[in-house]
Amino acid sequence: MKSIVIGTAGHIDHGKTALVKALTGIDADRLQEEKRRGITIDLGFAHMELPGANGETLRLGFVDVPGHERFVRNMLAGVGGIDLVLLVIAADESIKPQTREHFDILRLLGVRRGITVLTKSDAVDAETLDVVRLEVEEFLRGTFLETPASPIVAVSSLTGAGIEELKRALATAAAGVEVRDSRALPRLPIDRVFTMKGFGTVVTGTLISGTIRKDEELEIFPTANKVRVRGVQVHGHSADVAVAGQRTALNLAGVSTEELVRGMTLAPPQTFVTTERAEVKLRLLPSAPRGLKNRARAHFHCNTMETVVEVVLHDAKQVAPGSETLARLKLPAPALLLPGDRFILRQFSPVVTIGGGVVLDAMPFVGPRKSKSHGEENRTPFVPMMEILESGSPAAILSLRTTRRGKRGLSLAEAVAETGWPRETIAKLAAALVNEKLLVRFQDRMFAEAELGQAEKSLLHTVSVFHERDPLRPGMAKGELQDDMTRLFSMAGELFEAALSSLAKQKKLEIAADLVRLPGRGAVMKDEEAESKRNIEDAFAAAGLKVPALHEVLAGLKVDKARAQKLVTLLLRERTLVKVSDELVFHRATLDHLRQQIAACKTSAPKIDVARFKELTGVSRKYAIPLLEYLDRERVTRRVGDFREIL
Ligand SMILES: Nc1nc2c(ncn2[C@@H]2O[C@H](COP(=O)(O)OP(=O)(O)OP(=O)(O)O)[C@@H](O)[C@H]2O)c(=O)[nH]1
Ligand SMILES: [Mg+2]
Repeated sequence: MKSIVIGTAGHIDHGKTALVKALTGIDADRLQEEKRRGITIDLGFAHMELPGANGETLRLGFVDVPGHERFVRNMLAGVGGIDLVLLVIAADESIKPQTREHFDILRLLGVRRGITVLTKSDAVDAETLDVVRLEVEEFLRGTFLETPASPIVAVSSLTGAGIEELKRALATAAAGVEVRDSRALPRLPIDRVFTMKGFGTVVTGTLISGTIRKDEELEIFPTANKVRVRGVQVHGHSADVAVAGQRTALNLAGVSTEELVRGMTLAPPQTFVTTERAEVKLRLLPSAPRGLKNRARAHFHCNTMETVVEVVLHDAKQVAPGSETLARLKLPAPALLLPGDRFILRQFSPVVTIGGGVVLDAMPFVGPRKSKSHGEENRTPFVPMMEILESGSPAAILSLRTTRRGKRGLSLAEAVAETGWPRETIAKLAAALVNEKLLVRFQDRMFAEAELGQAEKSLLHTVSVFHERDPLRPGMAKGELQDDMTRLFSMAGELFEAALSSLAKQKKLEIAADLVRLPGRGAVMKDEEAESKRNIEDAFAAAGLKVPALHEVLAGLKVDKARAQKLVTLLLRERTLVKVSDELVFHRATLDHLRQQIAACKTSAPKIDVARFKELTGVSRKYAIPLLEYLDRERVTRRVGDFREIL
């Protein structure tokens, strides 16, 4: 059984609702006000089954839209997910403004199939009908509704004339509609929210992709509420599943009607992320009253959602009517958009449809921090990048989305969120790209192939610089090395680990107990060096504040002067020893004790002078002055005239 959704379109009073009723027996005008005023205000729904061309049953869901120019926004919420359109033109009025506006919208949204219906054929004579038919044929030339590929059928909903012919035309047209992928990730843009007695919260919409099952958990975008599908209805009957191309009603548990509005979307939990900006390709209608300026605001309609966006043009001051351009849309609040989503733009004021387009990238790319030597060589310039995103093969798109992330890479989950493709599809594409040596995959994260080699180089470079700076240390801590890689290159952990183990395998690096070193370098300290280092430390620890002169300590060591100097440098870098002035070096523990001593004085006397300091610590003036200056630098004290304030 094939399910498709059919939308009506056309000027007010041209007989859209009457036509839907003549076909399905259902009056889609459900509001009191609609019945009273005899016009459609909001979307209406109906359904029917029809024997298809090859004997299968077709399930047709109808979305009946209002023709009134003031309700175009409601019309826009309805046409988002349709497979096929009935363009309704009354034979007694022919083409009118909303015939044109609705038709423009259908073309901008990329609707590909439909039937043109001349309604009210009973209200005109045969000659008039022929004239209108010619006019309409002319109007449709060169479009997706061009005859004879798409038929024009004259009907009267009043007498029933032509209705059977229209049903046959519908069956034929429906046969040509491609079945939407029911294995894709589901998305249901909500077009109606209400409470049903005994059921609770119900939402309806056209399921634009995938499958929704009873008892499944879904997430509401953009609010991130989690809900459970308590029940599914398709065409007014309970069902276990709804599939793409069906008008779908869901009874939801875990959410009240106040938390839901038209324009929100239901999708699998923790799969997608909302966005406030999108790279798009947009086209202005030739009939747009004027060009669209850079940074102009416009009404934005996508699926069932509507908002106001700022249109940022790339390299242009304005788009002229009838032309096409790349742009970035800035949304006032996060929304769920995916590549391939079509949208309509309406002028901010006065509100008329001026154009539309397609989302190319709902996660505008912010590249890794600029670095002269790394990361830049893989960047595809903006325009070619957008071209690939618009019309490249899935493999080319995945490759681009991965490559542009540099050493951060792209995880499978991120790839799903960026593309809307199921994880298995991405895993398969990735495997093929890995085979072709375009990508590498480590755990669940993909990288451009070149990144591994570059990461290895960066690791080697950083470790060798480490050895030069610290020849006496046995190796660089793995964590420190990884921190450097994250800071410098936004390198993902997966790439870091892969590069590290690759280098270990090639014997270019040695890894021992969480230390990384170049082979043969950073050798463990010799015994006498270790002993000398301990001797230096001990000498200073024992001296307290009355420290010996450095050269005296060094002279008494077993190792030569150059080595001894290196050991001191090492102790200073470890902060075991602290340089207070050019001449004076203290053990850290001594200085820590001094700080406490000074801090403890504060309660008895908040101020201290040199004499008091000497008395307190027992040191001579030669030591007292540099120590007090050190304490000033460390903000333990502050000099005020001859005194020091204890902070
Ligand atoms: N004579 C005749 N009248 C029709 C026919 N179809 C519709 N009408 C009448 O035209 C009027 C408008 O019909 P609707 O079906 O409400 O028109 P609509 O296109 O749905 O109008 P909106 O939804 O407000 O845009 C009604 O009074 C209908 O009875 C037809 O085939 N023949
Ligand atoms: Mg109507």
